[in-house]
Amino acid sequence: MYTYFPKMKPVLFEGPQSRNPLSFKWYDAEQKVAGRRMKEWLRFSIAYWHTFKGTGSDPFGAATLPRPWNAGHDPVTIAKNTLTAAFEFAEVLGVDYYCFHDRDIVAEGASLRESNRRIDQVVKRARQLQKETGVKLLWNTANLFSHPRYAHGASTNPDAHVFAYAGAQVKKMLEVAKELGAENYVFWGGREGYDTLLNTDMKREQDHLAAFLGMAVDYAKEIGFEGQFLIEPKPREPTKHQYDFDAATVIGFLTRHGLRKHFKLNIEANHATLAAHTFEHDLMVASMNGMLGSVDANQGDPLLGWDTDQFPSDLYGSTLAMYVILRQGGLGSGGLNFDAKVRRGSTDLEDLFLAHIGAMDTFARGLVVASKLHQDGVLESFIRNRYASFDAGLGARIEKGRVTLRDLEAHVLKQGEPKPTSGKQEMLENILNQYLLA
Ligand code: XUL
Ligand code: CO
Repeated sequence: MYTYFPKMKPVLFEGPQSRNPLSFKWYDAEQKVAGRRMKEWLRFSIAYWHTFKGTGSDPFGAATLPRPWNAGHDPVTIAKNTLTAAFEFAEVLGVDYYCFHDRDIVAEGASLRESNRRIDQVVKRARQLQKETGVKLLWNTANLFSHPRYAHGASTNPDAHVFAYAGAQVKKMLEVAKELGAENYVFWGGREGYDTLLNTDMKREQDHLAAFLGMAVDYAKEIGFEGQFLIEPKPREPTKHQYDFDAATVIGFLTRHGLRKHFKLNIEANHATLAAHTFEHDLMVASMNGMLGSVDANQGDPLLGWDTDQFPSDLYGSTLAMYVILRQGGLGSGGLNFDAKVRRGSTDLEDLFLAHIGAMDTFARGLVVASKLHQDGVLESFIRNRYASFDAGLGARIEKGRVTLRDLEAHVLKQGEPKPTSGKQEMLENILNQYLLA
């Protein structure tokens, strides 16, 4: 019997015909797909901040989602109650992972010392619950954006004292990562960016960000934390120009600062779309560079220009995402973290379960469709043929770096005008629909 969810029983796979809203229609954890169990491909994770700490407040209105575990006054008691709720929630859903920021697991105290003391008490309990339930920490991170001290950034703050505070928080969270066996550690540059060049030395700020990341790499090594470091790109919000704009920008930044080998990327769907990319675009940029480490699985609203963090329900998105993930052989130590919140009008406790069930089904279905597509090689063979002119002759010599502009000119003078070839986009979209609807 669960303390916070007394009416809930473990959610089970009942198949697509089931009319039970509290069942999985597609997610069958043990079902084998492309040689692995679904749960091994998908590695779902619950985002602590939205699911357990989200209040439903927005810039126009107050909290709508009072949760029983958040009631009371003593921050450590609330934090421990939240842990109980979180592990119960994970058990009901059969989710193996969770993720948190330092300030989600327990409220910040009046000083760093006090905050860290609170963290120690709560982490002790988390460790115990992890052991009892088998639920693991996919990643943790430091919240370097909510407190007023970070109004002008954390490691990119013009004040070195604020930089130091951010460093102290990351130091503590790396120790916690080690203590709880986190499989990854995330940096999302919440306010690492700027609003106006009138007051900003952009080069200096970016150099400071690189120095900060370097210190984290060094400290992880020193304490023996071996989880994967991840950077989560986002183009804007809260600042106008975020330094971690998108996958390509982050990869360029890491390469420029000699940090590339220490990091991979955590790609979030709604961040990709804010950067005017598709989800699969940013996944592919990360993947083709060997740097796709983990995913924040959510979706935005095409009519709203901000990070709405909705639970994923778009089968095109999940299919194309899983296609990239399958093709690179999985996410390694990463997973699919639902960085998503129920709408503020979704006020039943049950809605939290329904939202996760839908999201898990969306990705399970995406996995199955992607694996069929991949197995049949439809897109692969089309794409391979599309570039066939580079497999032999002139194209092959271009790829080998053996061709000059003079050679290209000679080729055209001899061969004349190239023949147009169709990209067959509509046909491929039809094929994708055939697989989705099969
Ligand atoms: C914010 C966001 C964060 C990160 C972790 O848009 O996605 O919650 O995932 O700091
Ligand atoms: Co995120």
